[in-house]
Amino acid sequence: MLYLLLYPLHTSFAPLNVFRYITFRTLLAGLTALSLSLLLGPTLIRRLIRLQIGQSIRSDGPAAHSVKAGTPTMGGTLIIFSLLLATLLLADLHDWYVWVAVLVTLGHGLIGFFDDYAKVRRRTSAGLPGKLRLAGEFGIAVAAAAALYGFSEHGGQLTMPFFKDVRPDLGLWYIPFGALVIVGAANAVNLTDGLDGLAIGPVMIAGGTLGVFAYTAGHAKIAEYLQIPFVPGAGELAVFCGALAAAGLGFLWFNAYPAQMFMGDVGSLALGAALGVVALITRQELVLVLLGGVFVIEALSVIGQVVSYKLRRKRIFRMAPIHHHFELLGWPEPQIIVRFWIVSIVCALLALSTLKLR
Ligand code: 57M
Repeated sequence: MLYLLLYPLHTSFAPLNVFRYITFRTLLAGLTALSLSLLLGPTLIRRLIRLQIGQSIRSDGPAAHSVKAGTPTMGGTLIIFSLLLATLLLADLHDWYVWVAVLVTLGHGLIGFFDDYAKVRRRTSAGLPGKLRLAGEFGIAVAAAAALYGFSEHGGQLTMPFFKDVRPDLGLWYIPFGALVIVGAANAVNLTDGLDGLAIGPVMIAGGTLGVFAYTAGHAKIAEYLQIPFVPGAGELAVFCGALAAAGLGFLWFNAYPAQMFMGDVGSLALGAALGVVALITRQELVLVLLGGVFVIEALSVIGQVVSYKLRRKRIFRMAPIHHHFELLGWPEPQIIVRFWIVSIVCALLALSTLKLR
């Protein structure tokens, strides 16, 4: 909105010309989202405590988690509010990709909100029925993937990391594939969100990196030079990604060990879906597997554990997702968190290397 209001005035006031630049608006969106989340955080925590919106802890979890009972949850509302307000203020709202990203994020946030609300009301760790939740997530994700298939110039084409000439075309199969990317990312972030700051760190790192991919994909000359798909309009998603990383940074202030609040499903589902949809728009769906390596490892640890238990009646890990395994091995919580952040930074560097190594 600010962009649409202020930029046209540059003819009478030249300094406003700076609003033309995506880089400037990304920076400003980041500062806006960071300030909003830092300023509103304490009020939200007080309100959540007053409304008794606290976490119910599962009795079968690592014993160390019992002290976390009652920690205010649904802090994801703070991230979503800061992210969306900064995006709506500073992105070009004529760009339909911005709306796809906003709606997918908001839709998953709403599903997570109802899930959290059900848990808080019943004071248990069981929220909405799993099938209902998944149906809602797939409904939103299929609509987004179908729009991207139908209206984007790249149709059902994928980009292969490290291979510039391999561009498999999935045709109509792109729609279920794209939906799976969004829903998979949402649920993988959700599984990761089990220690203080464990999910938000890699989300910020992946979000910031996707901002670079969005900027390069939306810039004709850079895209041609790097031989990646040119997606006109994708550059505006750099503003969205900058706001996402910065809103996450503000939230981390309160979620850092020992956490004053958790993001809840409202945060984890929305943020994961946001990463998934930006990867689809920028045609970096396969790079997301590398970039979101921590989320992939967490999800695979659960799948491996369940399959192994069903087939062999034996567990691979002491407890899945894998962060619980390290807890039960005796690693202190902050050590697991920081080590997972390190893995996440390495994954981001590997993902960025695919821009040049092809
Ligand atoms: C939620 N998060 C929490 C908080 C957060 C299929 C199965 C593997 C699913 C999985 C599961 O339910 N995962 C999703 C993971 C919970 O956090 C809340 O949930 C939100 C995110 N969705 O924002 O509101 C707990 O996590 C801790 N936490 C922190 N700091 C944070 O910043 O410490 C969260 C955020 C919080 C707090 O303790 O209460 C959760 O429940 O873990 N299930 C599991 O993860 C369970 N694993 C399991 O059953 N493994 C089995 C099989 C099925 C693979 C096995 O290994 O044999 C474990 N979860 C827990 N205890 N809590 C089991 C033990």
